[in-house]
Amino acid sequence: MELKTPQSSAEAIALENEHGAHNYHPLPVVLTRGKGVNVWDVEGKKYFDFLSAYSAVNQGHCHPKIINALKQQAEKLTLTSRAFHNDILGAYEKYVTELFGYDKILPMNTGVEGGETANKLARKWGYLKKGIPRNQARIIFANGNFWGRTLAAISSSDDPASFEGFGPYMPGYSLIPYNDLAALEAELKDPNVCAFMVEPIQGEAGVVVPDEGYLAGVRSLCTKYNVLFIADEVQTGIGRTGKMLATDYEDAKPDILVLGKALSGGVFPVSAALANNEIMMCIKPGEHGSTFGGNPLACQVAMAALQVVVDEDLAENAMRLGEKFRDGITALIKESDLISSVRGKGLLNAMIINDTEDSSTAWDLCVALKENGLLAKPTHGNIIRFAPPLVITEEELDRCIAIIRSTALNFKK
Ligand code: IF1
Repeated sequence: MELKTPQSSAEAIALENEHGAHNYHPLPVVLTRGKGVNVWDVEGKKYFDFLSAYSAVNQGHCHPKIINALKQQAEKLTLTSRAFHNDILGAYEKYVTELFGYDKILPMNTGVEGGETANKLARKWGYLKKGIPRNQARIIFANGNFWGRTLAAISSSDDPASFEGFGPYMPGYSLIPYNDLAALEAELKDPNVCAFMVEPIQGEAGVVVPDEGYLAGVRSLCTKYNVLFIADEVQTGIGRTGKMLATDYEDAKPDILVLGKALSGGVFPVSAALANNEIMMCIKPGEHGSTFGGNPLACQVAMAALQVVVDEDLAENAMRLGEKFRDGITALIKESDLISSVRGKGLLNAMIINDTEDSSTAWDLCVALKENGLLAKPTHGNIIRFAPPLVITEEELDRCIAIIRSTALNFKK
């Protein structure tokens, strides 16, 4: 059956409204092509992508080396399931565990599956190694967290938009304030706590950067109380914040590392949980997995995606150009009362709009930015996340800062 692709953006949007669930409210733009930092809409208009599919396209859209890895493997073997071995998985596992410094990896597909895997590993370890009584294991999370849309993930959320109407909720989950080591220590004294799962920088919460020393403090408290430190680096990992991992900024090596999104450069759903043997070997054959987890196609794509980050030193580019971005927006704040602050690390940044959370100002500004050729989207209410592909050049960044500046200075609330 010939797929009749829509000839106009309006037609494409109408098709989605008619036939698709209304579980998103996208910006009114219909994209048809992507290359590097740019995407094009159906009418041929070119944009700078400043969302990168929520940091999944760190390597730039359709990076030739990743696409080539996809094509080559796609014509050879795409999926065996784990009922059989294949000749790619072991090589991938060796590559990734050596790159991130862990004994083992459990390969999954989406970021939330990586988080679920980390939660199951932590509970199993809690029972088998820490001696927590059966079904009493607790996991602590931080207010403002976001790690996906499954019933477990929303059970740990304090955002009604995530959890309201989907109860009952997963037991054994508790929340504490983010960036608060005293609150964390108070919880970790409970011997039934098996893990603390936290984002090194909270993405969805609006790029909330914790105090210097917070991550090292988490590491030291988890060690002191024999609790697993789970770092959710699905959004902050793979070079986004100026280092390969955001936890690399401090002496804060997680016990379980969760990766996703840019692990595949946005080409294929690939996620993972990494841990050392004492934790990973708590799960026995048949106790966890997934049909597509660790499939040869995903493994080849992920190896190519990671190699691009290493070869092109994308973390360093993110570090350097992130500073330049924040300096550019800081200069703009002096000229425009529309923007109250800018924050972030590397090329994961957010601009806080000088208006109430429930105002439409941030959204309206993103629509104006779209008209001027730059795509970004608010996270919560009055916060706009800016996260271009890490392959962006200094010249392109200068042009984007100029677009943001002229749009903000000409913006009428
Ligand atoms: C949506 C948010 C971002 C994540 C972190 C795990 C996951 C995510 C830190 C789960 C996913 C995505 C989900 C997507 C929009 C986007 C998002 F706005 F929802 F919160 F990035 F901030 N850990 N984040 O950010 O990964 O299962 O989606 O592969 O659901 O709307 P996933």
